[in-house]
Amino acid sequence: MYIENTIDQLKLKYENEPEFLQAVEEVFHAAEPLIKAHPEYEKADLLMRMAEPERMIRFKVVWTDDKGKVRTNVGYRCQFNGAIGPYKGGLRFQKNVNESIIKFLGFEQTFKNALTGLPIGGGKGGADFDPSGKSDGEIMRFCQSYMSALYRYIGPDRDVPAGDMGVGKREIGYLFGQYRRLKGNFENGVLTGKGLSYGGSLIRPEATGYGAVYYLCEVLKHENDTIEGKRIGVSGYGNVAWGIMKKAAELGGKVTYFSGPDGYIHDEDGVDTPEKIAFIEKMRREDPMHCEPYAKKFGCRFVAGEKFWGVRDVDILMPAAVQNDVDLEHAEKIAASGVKYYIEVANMPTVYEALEYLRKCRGIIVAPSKAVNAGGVGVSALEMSQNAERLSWSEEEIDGRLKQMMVKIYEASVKAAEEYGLGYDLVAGANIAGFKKVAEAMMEEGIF
Ligand code: 2IT
Repeated sequence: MYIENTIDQLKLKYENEPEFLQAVEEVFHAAEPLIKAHPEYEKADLLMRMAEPERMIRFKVVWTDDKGKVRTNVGYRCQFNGAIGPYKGGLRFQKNVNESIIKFLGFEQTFKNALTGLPIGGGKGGADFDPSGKSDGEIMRFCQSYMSALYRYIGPDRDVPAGDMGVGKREIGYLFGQYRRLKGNFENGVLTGKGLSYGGSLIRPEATGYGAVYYLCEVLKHENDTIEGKRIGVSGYGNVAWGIMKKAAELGGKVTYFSGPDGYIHDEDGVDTPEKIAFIEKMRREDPMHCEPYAKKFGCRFVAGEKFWGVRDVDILMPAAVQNDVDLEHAEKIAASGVKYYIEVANMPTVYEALEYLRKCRGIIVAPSKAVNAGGVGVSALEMSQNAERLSWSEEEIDGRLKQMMVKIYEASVKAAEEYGLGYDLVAGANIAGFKKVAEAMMEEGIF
């Protein structure tokens, strides 16, 4: 009753924030056995306090385009939960960004960050700015204006943004430059995903995708299986999908399907050569809206305007593009296809009913994104450590720590589900483990 009542109240209060409500519902339901075992949570109004961000900063971002026209966008930074560390999470620059999307991402980030085992709280930000077709000068001026509004709210011990969709190394560079200009101090621990020349970490660009593959390998191990020879369908072809392609190829698997907003590619041979992987990276940088050029370049099949969910010639599916990529109809096709592994990678890639449906299907193992994609922010936390110590670790060191982190996240999830009598349930396990850590800190820090 406590969980349902809280969700009902939130639905009344935030009826215009569907993504946020979906994320809350998913976490609270998945963590139900833990919440039920702790009646003191209700007394402390813990669920409502967890669902309410500590702070939501909204600001205007005014900039001038190359034609001299003044443009006005809206920027956000949601400092969701700081109980276990400074707020940490990416910035998303995308046309459709709104308060609900930023809030859902901040909420998810809180539990994901807890799962990494590192001291980082949850935050997220962004702007309703569409980076496509913008010149380098326009991107720079936008980033400078964005940071002029944001800099007073962030800092290495307060809130540490990073990239997300539409924000990569170039944008982080312009954002950091403006922060430094305004603050005067060289505080490079204020942002992660930086270039290597001013304190960025090796492996950060690859970390989310690499981490996802390390996690996948643990799931396969549990089934007495390996990644060797496996065919993987990955939605998207951004930074995360690219990291998956690289690591899967290195370990003997191959990505045979991937997609973009324009349709999907089927490459039977797999995206497994340095040339193909480099092409994907370049294609994303030059045009994040179209993956068709890959088919032309490498002579494989492109299907316009469709998604590949439900194809029979894959062993593993990894949605790695956007939220709500897989709906109930897709989920039914996936179940009918006989695929055994459904490994979420993007933040909330599965519509709630679709996720519940897949979780109930026999023969499909479902892994939740907040565990699978945690390697990205995990390596961001390692970047913060390196900046604090004013040194940089080697590639082997970071890749080794990343792998260890993913194994620990997987093991903690398995253990948490077993502890609450749920058997092998990676979705419930990850939610319980993440929730537990945040809840403990909030209970110990007092009522506020
Ligand atoms: O969704 C995510 O975890 C990220 N966009 C990365 C956040 C970070 O701080 O590295």
